[in-house]
Amino acid sequence: MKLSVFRSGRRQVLASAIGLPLLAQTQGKPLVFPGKDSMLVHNDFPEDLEAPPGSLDSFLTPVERFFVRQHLPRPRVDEGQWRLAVRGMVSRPSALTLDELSKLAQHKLPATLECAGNGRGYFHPRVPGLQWTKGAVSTAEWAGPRLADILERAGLDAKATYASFDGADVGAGQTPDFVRSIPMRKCLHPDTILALTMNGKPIPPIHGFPARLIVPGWDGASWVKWVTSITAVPEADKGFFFATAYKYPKRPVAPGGAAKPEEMETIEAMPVKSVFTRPGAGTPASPAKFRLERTTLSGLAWSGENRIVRVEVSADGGSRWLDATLGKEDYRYAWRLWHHEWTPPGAGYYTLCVRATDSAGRTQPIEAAWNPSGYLWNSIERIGALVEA
Ligand SMILES: Nc1nc2c(c(=O)[nH]1)N[C@H]1C(S)=C(S)[C@@H](COP(=O)(O)O)O[C@H]1N2
Ligand SMILES: [Mo]
Repeated sequence: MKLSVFRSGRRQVLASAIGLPLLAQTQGKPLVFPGKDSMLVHNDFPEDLEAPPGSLDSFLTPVERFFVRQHLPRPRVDEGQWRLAVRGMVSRPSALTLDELSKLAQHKLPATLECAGNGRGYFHPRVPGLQWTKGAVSTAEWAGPRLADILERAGLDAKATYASFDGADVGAGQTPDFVRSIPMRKCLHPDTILALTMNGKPIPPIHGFPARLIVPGWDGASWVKWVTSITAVPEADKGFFFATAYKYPKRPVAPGGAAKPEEMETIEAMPVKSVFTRPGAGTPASPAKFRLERTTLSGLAWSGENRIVRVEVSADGGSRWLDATLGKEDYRYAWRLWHHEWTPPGAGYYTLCVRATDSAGRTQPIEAAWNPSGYLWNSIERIGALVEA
């Protein structure tokens, strides 16, 4: 698909907001981060890139297809100059180098990262913001020191209730600095790490080099990139990106309605969800095409902090459901591959559906609850397919 189709125009807004002529951002520079050229481009400055439908077909996502979301221009981080400040309610405030962090015990885990706004483009009525479809989710193997080790080394005060995380990116124009707070119970969980590597290599600059937070199962906004400071605090950050953004209504609101700030709560763990990767897409107007023969349907299923225990597929719009076969990689915080052999009973139009069930017994709704910021889309996916004899 053409890049221009997906460009939403924010580049222009941001470029003028920070007082730079638009041309200075593009002249002589590739529009998209090297290696990411097959991605759908929602913004090119800063880059907001989505994996095309059907392209997320492996357990670990190669960096070339790993989605990208940043609110502010990506900072340039010099490895030698970079320090991680650990401060606030700690008895031994410190500034750690990358070398010091790599000498701490390293913990490795695969984990799926999903933007809370993944699927926003499907909500009716339309919700403003990036119109992500299904590709703002990816999985990598992350490794680095446990956040608990870093905090305990600094002499964490037991009365701290949150840690606040700031990255090397800074506020620009109307967009404030990106700071997030994480409750101490999640900070101290043994699977919460400050990753130094992604799929076995130093984290690429666009994904948060040299250190990014891994908050397994929680929405992407919690996974702060380019972390420069960790501050143990008695209460959560009051800035826009924690106090206002990434909130979900405590009680359902009518589609198109509103909720007062006190009726909203911070998004934490992500819900259960599944998608097709084969076929990646298909609508009544533009159905996926099949021959009248046995064919493999496949896809992904994940559920925040829970395992996937069941995936079911329907070829008749949800009347009859059949169990799909689950992939061998079965990790608490990572998606699970699934596949299902389908022999269409005859030529014609079919509505393919998939739904997942997790280890907590949760399954997907027919229609995800509409909410004012368009978060947590997890409706049962429906794909139009045309079988030709
Ligand atoms: N410092 C910083 N960290 C950040 C962001 C940001 O704008 N600045 N965006 C967050 C959001 S909203 C998401 S969904 C993930 C995206 O991570 P990725 O670009 O590696 O896919 O990073 C998170 N971490
Ligand atoms: Mo996000």
